Amino acid sequence: MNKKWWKEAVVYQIYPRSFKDSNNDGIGDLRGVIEKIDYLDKLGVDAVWLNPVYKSPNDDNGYDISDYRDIMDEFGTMEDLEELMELLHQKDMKLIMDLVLNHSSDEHQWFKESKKSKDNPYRDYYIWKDGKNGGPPNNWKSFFGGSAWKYDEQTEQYYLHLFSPKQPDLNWENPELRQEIYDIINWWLKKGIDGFRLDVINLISKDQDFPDGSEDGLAGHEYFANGPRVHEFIQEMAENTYNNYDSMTVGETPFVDKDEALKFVKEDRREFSMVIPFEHLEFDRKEGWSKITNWELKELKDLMSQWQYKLQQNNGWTSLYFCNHDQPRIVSRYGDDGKYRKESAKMLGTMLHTLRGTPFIYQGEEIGMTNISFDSLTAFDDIETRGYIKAVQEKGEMSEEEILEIANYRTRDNARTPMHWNESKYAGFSEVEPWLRMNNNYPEINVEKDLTANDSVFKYYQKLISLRKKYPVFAYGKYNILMEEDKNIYAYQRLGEENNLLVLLNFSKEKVNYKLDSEIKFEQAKLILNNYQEGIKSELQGSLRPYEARVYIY
Ligand code: TEU
Ligand code: CA
Repeated sequence: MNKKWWKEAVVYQIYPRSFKDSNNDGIGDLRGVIEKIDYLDKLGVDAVWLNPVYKSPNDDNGYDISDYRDIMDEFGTMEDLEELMELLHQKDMKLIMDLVLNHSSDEHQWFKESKKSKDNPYRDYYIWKDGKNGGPPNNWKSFFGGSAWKYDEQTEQYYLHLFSPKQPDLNWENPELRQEIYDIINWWLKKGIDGFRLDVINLISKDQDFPDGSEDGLAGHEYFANGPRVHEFIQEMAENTYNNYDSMTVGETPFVDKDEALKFVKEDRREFSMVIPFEHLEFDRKEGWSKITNWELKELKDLMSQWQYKLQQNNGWTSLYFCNHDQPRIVSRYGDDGKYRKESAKMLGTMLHTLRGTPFIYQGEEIGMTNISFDSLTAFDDIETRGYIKAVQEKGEMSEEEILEIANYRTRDNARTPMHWNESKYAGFSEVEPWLRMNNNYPEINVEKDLTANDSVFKYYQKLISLRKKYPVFAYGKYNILMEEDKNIYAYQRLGEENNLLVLLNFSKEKVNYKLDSEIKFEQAKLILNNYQEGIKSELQGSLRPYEARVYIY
């Protein structure tokens, strides 16, 4: 297995709008991030991924870019960004930017031109089509609800927007557009940026026949996800840009299973360093947005194992994550945000840092932040949640209370509430009321508290990260599942050149028994991490306390 810095790294994701507000306007900003570099250094992370900070009308909080070479006013200036990059570099941390290349803002200069007339030189930078039978060109649906096509009266054609109408899809079939994109990427690489997270990058190639899709799931995805020329486009982009640097690239790839994933990350294909998978966070969404599907730990174990084996056998890599700005908080989802909040947050963190891949920590995860609960349907900020609320209201099959409950469970706002730094008003995020409501539990859950308490989630994360640095087996060891059929425990080994790890994770609220294969050389095993204070003996057979996590080295 080839060594790479990004295989050994731990990445910390910052959603700048909610991280730290330096000038007290209620919105987090780049100087706020600069203020917290020492905090990141203390945690021990190696790289920072910033959500989009480019100029944007913020229809989808920065994922609608109107100028790829400039910074959003609320966040600061290009000088602030350069300073942040230099300060991170001084502390040996990398800076990863978020690039949104599947679509731009409708306020981007290209789209303004494109809209003007059918023969405008920029027309073909976007995807314009005539309507069919008095309606849109096909039945493709937007990720945010409704048709993916918007009619434009001036030229009497529709344009494609897989997300909001203010996020028109770029036409990658056009070589001039592709060249513009490569110029942008090279411009940032020259500045010294260490890599990119590429937003929905597997949606860039659309089937040029634009056929109707099946209505099962998001209509049309079989024609726009992992489309006909996707790998050709990515390889062309890579060769013309980031493959000329020692960079890290993370492709965000919805609708990708382990086999599709391998095509993006198999090392000799030179496309991406890793992808962002989705399947491990979709179990509770199998029946759509408005119904929570029950699921079993066994499904998660099987899925993780399939990915782990597939990638390690074929020289591929992945990211490991539970939380980001699109996902509800993991303690409120796969853990317990009540009595066992700390234990379960640590247990889930253990899984992230001990599987084969690069762990990504999302701001607040390292202190075990939880979901929020809004009390009215109008309180949601997230464009996706608002889209789904509207769609289910139109269907008229659910009561307002039922909608509120599911919206609270699913909303991306759960992740976007401001970071809790201390127990002062607005949690030390800002001195004025923040752009999005704070979670009420900040006096209980905050960074200051976690920095002082010995048994905090933060201290545990710190330890996880330092162990990862100490023992190469964390990054390079081979994965091997144990006790495969167990319903409550996820157990596996990582087999390295110098030593091995044994990881035991109890996903239940109960005390449960385990029994390991006698072939494991347990007599020599040393417990290097445990989320309970009182020590335990190393035994092949024993029990795990609620949400207990143990890591042994031998
Ligand atoms: O997300 C893409 C994506 O697949 C999401 O729509 C995801 O399925 C959903 O949010 C899960 O609840 C990326 C960005 O991460 C997201 O913030 C943007 O809104 C989206 O692309 C459009 O750029
Ligand atoms: Ca601010």
